[in-house]
Amino acid sequence: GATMLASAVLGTSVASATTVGFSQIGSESGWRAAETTVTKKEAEKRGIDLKFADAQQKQENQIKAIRSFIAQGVDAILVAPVVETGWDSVLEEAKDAEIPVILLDRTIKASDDLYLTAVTSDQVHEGKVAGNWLVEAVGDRDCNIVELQGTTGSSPAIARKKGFEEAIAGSDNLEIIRSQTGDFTRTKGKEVMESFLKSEDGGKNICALYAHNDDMALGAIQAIKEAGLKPGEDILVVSIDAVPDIFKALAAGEANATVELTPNMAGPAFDVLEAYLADGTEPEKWIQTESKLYTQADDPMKVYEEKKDLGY
Ligand code: GZL
Repeated sequence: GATMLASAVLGTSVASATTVGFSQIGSESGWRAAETTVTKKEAEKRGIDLKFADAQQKQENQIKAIRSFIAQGVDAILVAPVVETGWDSVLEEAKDAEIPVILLDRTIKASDDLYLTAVTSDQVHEGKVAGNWLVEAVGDRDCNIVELQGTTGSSPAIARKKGFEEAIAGSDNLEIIRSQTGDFTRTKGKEVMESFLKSEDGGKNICALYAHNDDMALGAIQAIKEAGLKPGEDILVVSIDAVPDIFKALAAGEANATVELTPNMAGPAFDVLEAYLADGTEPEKWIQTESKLYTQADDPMKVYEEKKDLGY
């Protein structure tokens, strides 16, 4: 057509932009919102045409989005898989269409020839870091723990529970007395914490909260205050993500520790994707992102300032 003619005349090559479909879980947490912001920025930096689909935390919407990307003939697909199971058939379809798939921030239970790589933190390690912090913080004092789990069936919820339990296994003065999903949201985290407080003598019987993400912890902090208790003192609070608002809580003494999760999973993903599309270079099956513990001693308001404009 005209473009080809023009390029023939101009002698320039018409490099069609790489098109990538991104099946995002939703925006259930500040961290997830930041991941979306960063992914769009990383695509723009690389001249990648990103097709974005928000699944409102429903797996069937993610599967529909992936099928639509396959039908559009995208060059690659990013997926943040809401739960670990149920992906085999749609990923087989992507494989048959020779469209590489990269998993972001969560893993799946499927043969690893169904995806190019997974960019995630070590989620068992995150739970261990959180548990080890609490073991140190309480010493030999008896400590009843309540746990707000992430989305049921998601790899972070399963792994963060496992890691935390391993960390406290050697301390018989620490016990998880209640554990329930708050689905990674502030609203649900607050609701479930209210029920924990009611069931445990108004919270007098609770020494600590372990939340699989900061958003649930922030909702729980609200509930603890409304119950007339001091979060961070009467009930210790440890969680994961290191979103800006948890640093405000740390600075106010209302939270005690968080384990950082980078929202930039897309940068490493696009880097290996470009190499793969260029010459078939196969990346490792797991690209691990770092985990760092922050406490009240880490100048939380300085960290808040550094993070507050990153799109959370
Ligand atoms: C973990 C990621 C989790 C975040 C939550 O890698 O999947 O999902 O910790 C988000 O904030 O809901």
